[in-house]
Amino acid sequence: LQLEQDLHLAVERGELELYFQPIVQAGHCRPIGAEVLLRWQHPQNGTINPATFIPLAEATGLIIPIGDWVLQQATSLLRHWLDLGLAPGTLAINISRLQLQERLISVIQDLVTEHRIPANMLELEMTENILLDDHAKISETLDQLQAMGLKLSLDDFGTGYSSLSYLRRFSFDALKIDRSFIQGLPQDQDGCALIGAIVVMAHRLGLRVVAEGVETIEQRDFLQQQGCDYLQGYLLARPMTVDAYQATLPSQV
Ligand code: G
Ligand code: G
Ligand code: MN
Ligand code: NA
Repeated sequence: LQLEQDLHLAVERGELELYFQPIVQAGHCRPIGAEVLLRWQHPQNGTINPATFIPLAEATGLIIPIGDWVLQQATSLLRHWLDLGLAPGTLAINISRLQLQERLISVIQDLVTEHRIPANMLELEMTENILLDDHAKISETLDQLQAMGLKLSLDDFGTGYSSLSYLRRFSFDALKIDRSFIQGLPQDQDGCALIGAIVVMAHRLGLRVVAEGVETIEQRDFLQQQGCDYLQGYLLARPMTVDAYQATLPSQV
């Protein structure tokens, strides 16, 4: 309960912070952007990870103002980096099921207009649990976001719903294979078979594939050989502060 009260104040006290984990193109490992990951610098408890406070934010509805804040920060940073002559690539932002409503469209529309950001610099990551809500509504919201130019990716792929029919119904741009499938590679034979099958299926459906949680050279090599498009994980880069991420950005050509 104390944590819940603290979370109420965290946004206005400026205790939330964005971290950035680069996502690289498989093969030449060229960065294409980053996933935005929240951290909470709690005045007493130290750094609190989103695995702890995002569920609390979702249960209390605080995820709406927190999510708005993340989007506002991300878009204003993109403008800042563009003004500095840097090429920031795409920022992939995690969106909770509760955020995926009609209001999200106007929030994002207002932010990209205000900061003059090409909408395709934003990617929204969502998990399969968005499908707990009305499919027709979700489909409409996703279509509108894509029509604005945003990219959409299905996060933690393989851990949620087992039905694949929604891959046809909803037009995602990318699948992010959950790190639990990457962990055992390349020893785990079933794991290897699953990765190969996911990549083939995704490509046939016109989706790009991102592998998460890549920690070893063996995993990287296997994933590249299987045709994964993008890689993310501690082997390539850890989540880093805004200043550290900015220092990695190349100049606009
Ligand atoms: O950074 P870490 O591995 O602790 O993240 C744990 C979980 O928190 C991940 O599933 C990630 O998707 C989620 N998460 C991180 N940042 C955000 C955010 O800004 N919004 C939402 N909704 N979830 C986030
Ligand atoms: O659910 P989501 O994919 O959004 O979660 C991303 C989380 O995964 C981040 O919190 C990040 O800290 C964590 N992460 C990123 N790379 C690695 C990795 O190589 N290994 C492990 N164990 N976790 C990672
Ligand atoms: Mn994610
Ligand atoms: Na994930």
